[in-house]
Amino acid sequence: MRILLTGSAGLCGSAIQALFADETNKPSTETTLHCSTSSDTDLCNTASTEALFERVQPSHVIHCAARVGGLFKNQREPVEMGRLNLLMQDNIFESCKKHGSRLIIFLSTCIFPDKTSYPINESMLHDGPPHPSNAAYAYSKRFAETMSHAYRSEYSLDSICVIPTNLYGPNDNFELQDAHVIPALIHKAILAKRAGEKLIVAGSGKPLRQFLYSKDLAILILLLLKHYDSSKGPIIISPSPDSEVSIGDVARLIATFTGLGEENIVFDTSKSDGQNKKTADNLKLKSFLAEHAPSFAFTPLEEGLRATCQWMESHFDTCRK
Ligand code: GFB
Repeated sequence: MRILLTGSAGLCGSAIQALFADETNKPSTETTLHCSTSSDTDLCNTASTEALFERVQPSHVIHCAARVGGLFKNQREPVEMGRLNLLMQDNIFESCKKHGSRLIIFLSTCIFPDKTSYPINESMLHDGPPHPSNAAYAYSKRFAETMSHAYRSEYSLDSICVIPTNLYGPNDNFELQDAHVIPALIHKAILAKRAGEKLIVAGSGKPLRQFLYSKDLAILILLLLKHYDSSKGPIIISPSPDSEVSIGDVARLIATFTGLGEENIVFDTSKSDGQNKKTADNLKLKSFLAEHAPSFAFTPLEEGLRATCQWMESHFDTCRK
C-alpha cells in the first residue's frame, strides 16, 4: 500500500504516524506512508491537491485534514467550518477517482440529528437537522457521506466514511478559543495551577459525551483501511454507550491529574452547553472487531486523560496553543 495521509500533523494524523513508526504495526513491509500537511499542500485548491496525488500516486488515502474545532469555534466561524471542509472533500474525492485510490474520510457524531432516539446508529444519519451549534460543519460532513455513495455508484470509488465520537490525545489543538473540551480544560487547568486560580468550566458541566483516545482511533483506522468492506456504508468509531461521561466528571479528572484539585473548579453557566448528548452505539464496529481484532480494547478514559495531561505538561512550550 502507498498510503497518503493528509492532515498528518494533527491529533488524528500524528497518532497514525506514531503507529506507523512502530514497524510491527505496518500493514506490510512494502507499505509506505506519505505525510502531507497544510504547509506543503492547500487541499482547498484543486491543482495543488492533484499535484500532491501526482507526486504520491496513492493506492490508499487517509483524509485526516479538516477544518475542525470545538463548540465555540463552530459558533464563531460556521462559514469556514462548512465551506473549507466542502472544498477539501471535493478535491480529495475527485483525485481519488482519478487515481483509483481507496479513501477513508472522517465525519463526526455531532452531525447526527439533534432530536433523535438513543443510542444513535449509522442508519439515522440523515433523519433530521443536526444541533444548530454546528449545523454548517455537520451538513458539510453529511454531504461527504452522500458523495461517497455517489462516487461509488457512478465511478466505483471505494471510500469509507468513519464517524468518531469526541476525540482527544497528544498533539491536539490546545488553543483556548478553538479547542475541544478536553484540550481546553487541560490547558486551563495547567494555567490555573501555575497562577493559583480556579479552573473555569464553560456551561453547567451536565452535558454527556463519549470520548475516544487518538491512539485507539489510529489502530482502528488501519484495521478498517485493510479489512472493511466499504459497501457496508458509514461506521461509527466509539467506545460503548455506557462509557458516556459528564463534562463535570471530565473536569474533575483533569483537575486531579494536573494537580489543581477538584475543589478548584467553577462552572460558568453563562456559557453555552451546546448539545446535551449524542450517545452513539458501536455495534457495527464491535462486529467488525470480532472478526478482525477480537483482542482490541479501548483505552479507559482515566488512562488516556492522565497521559494527555502529562503530554501537555511536557510539551507546554511547543504544543499548538
Ligand atoms: O468539545 P466541545 O467543544 O464540543 O464541548 P461538542 C463539549 C462540551 O464541553 C460543551 C463544554 O458542553 C461545552 O459547554 N465545555 C466546558 C467546554 N468548558 C469548555 C471549554 O473550555 N471549551 C470547550 N470547547 N467546551 C463538537 C462539535 O461539539 O464536537 C464539533 O461542535 C465536533 O463540530 C466535535 O464534532 C467533536 O462535543 O459540544
